[in-house]
Amino acid sequence: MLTIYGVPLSVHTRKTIVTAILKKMDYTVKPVIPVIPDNPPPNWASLSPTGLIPVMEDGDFTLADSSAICLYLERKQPRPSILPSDTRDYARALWFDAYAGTIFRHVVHPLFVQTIVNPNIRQSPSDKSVIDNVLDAVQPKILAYLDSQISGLFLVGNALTLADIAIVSNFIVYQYMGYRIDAAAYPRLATYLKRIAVTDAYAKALEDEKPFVANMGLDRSFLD
Ligand SMILES: N[C@@H](CCC(=O)N[C@@H](CS)C(=O)NCC(=O)O)C(=O)O
Repeated sequence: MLTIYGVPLSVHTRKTIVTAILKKMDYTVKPVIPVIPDNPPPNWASLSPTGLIPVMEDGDFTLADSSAICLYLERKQPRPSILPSDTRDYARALWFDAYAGTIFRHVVHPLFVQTIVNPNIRQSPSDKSVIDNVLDAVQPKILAYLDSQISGLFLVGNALTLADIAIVSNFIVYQYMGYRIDAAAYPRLATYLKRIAVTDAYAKALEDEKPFVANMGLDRSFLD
């Protein structure tokens, strides 16, 4: 049985959970919220050298970083694979996993800090100028790029891969915060996000995180 330290709500923790579900691997989630002081367990510094979630424990083996964890699960349980066999598709899946980190850093994380962490955890006001800058200046280029990359059911190849798992996880949190993709401006991206969210593994992960979402008063209406 794998142990995943993190919260299902987190973009990166969800990547590992969706991968474990897809591969039908048994796992349990131990909730850790690094932004809440004293929340992580006493041995957190050794479990997570960065202090970030997720961390995975498999027997006496521990591993931090969502991509490393997903690739470990891929080796441990190769089917179904989260990496395409075609060489170029394989490389593009890794590219989109890396690009998902850019989306997180420049769009989802700043919005999360301003709309969730500051008002609810740090008890400090949101900075509207940060939010406006993300929405008006930063995100259009990212959304247009992603829209331009979607031509089939999945981002790469013809099955759910690490690319979809990583990119969509960002937009789940984005939408939980109440933001929506403008389907008129980004029609392929809007349809794609809906499609991936209802694939079996994603739907199960999102169902399992329902209690966290309700508890935090987040907006789940995009899944209705
Ligand atoms: N590259 C890391 C990034 C992990 C990451 O940024 N995790 C966020 C949650 S999604 C976190 O732990 N944030 C807490 C903090 O910033 O203190 C990974 O893929 O696991």
